[in-house]
Amino acid sequence: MQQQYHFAVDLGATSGRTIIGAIADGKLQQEELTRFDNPLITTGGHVYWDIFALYQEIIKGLTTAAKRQLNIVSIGIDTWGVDFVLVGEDDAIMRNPLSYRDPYTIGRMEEYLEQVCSRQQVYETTGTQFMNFNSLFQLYAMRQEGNVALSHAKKILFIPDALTWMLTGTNICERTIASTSQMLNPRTGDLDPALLETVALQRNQFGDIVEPGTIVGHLTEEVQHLTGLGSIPVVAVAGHDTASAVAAVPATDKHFAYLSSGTWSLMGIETPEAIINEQSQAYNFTNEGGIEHTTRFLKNICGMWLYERCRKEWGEEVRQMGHAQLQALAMKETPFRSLINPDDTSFANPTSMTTAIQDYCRNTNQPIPQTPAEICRCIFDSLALRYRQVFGWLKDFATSPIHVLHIIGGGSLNKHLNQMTANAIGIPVIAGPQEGTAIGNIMMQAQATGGVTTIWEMRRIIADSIEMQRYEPKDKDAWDAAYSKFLKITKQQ
Ligand code: LFR
Repeated sequence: MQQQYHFAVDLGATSGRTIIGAIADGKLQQEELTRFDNPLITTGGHVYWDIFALYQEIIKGLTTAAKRQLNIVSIGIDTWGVDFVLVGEDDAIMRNPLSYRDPYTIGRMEEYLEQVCSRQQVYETTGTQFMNFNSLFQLYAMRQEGNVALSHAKKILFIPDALTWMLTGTNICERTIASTSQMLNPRTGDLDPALLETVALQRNQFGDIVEPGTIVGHLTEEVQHLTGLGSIPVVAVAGHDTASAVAAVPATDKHFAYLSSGTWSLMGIETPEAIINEQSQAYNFTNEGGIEHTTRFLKNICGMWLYERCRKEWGEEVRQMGHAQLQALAMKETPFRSLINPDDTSFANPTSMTTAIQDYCRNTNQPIPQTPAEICRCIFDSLALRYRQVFGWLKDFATSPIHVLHIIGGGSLNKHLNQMTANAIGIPVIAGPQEGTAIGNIMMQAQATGGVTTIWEMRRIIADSIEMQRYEPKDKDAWDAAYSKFLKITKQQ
């Protein structure tokens, strides 16, 4: 029989890829077909994504698969969270979607929580961590600005759902992506009509909630014609990239925590139910939807964003060095010399990240890191210590002991940071797969088309198919002392 392939579209907030994956003899094989940029577009005082360019890249990837005569049996799309597309009465997209990095929401969340609905009530309803760019606050900010597209929107589609709609004509609201919006009530499993009303929206402007692993439609004739493919099913996978990544954690039992490490570092546990209480609100943990009705109880930590942004500023010479070399240079610097809180608001989207880090160090009376290696060391030390802090809170919520931290995603390639993380949190770290989101996407397609059954079968196949590295904790005393210093410094801010 001809090998069956699943076609995964994996869109991150800086770049995207199309990948094909197949399961044969209990192992997963995958191959990247195309890779492309997903740049932020700044114009007219706003920051947008180009949804048409992303669609076009999907068409290109599908065309490549058709030309190679690959037997594609399903297609699935995962993307970053919170952002959405507005569709008008005439079924056409109205403007490109705004990006969550657009500063238009700054201050709006506080205004909403003061004037429209209390923090307590919003958290009680959604269990979602407060971040000013969550869809709810974006919609509020758009209303306050008098956004004309919003006032004419017939439909609102989160990014993976919008692309699925462009491929199939079917309009859905997949549960994991909806859970990033701060409008989904995890208890009812639906968008909350009262919260929608606060931003003058009706429930019927969104599609019906669909569980990950559902076949939602087939390629339209238009797309078949454009790509040369036939009427292939499109699956609603775990549309939120982090949900796809967590589905791909190669754990063998439930005693694990995860760190999905990319531009963001998402640290959490998988729980059977949402955890919504005073403490989870105080620490600003979120309850996002996972596959098989699990909850991803996690917290966003500013991840490789700091490093990626600095690296861009350092220009050609440093970039040519490659990640491994730059990271090795950083390890030669004095440890814990200058520490920052990676989640300080000054690092959200500064004009210059290196200057923002130096300013932070200056304001907290620390030595000011100058060279790329010194700045990298400061970032990695601080990230590992922030992981320790969040891990400490997380442990208190877990109902069973956590034996291991799985690091997945591109950030898991940073072996120094993996070791430092194990040292900081005091339990073993297992790193890999690097391609967590794409693998989770492929696995959900395999489930929808009958190739695998449960989440644990998926995880066993993944564990059997990839290489993983294990890091044991070391240097306890030095890390305990560094953590005290970190707490002192970050409290000053
Ligand atoms: C990671 C991610 C995070 C979400 C952030 C913004 O790519 O999806 O989970 O909080 O991007 O959407």
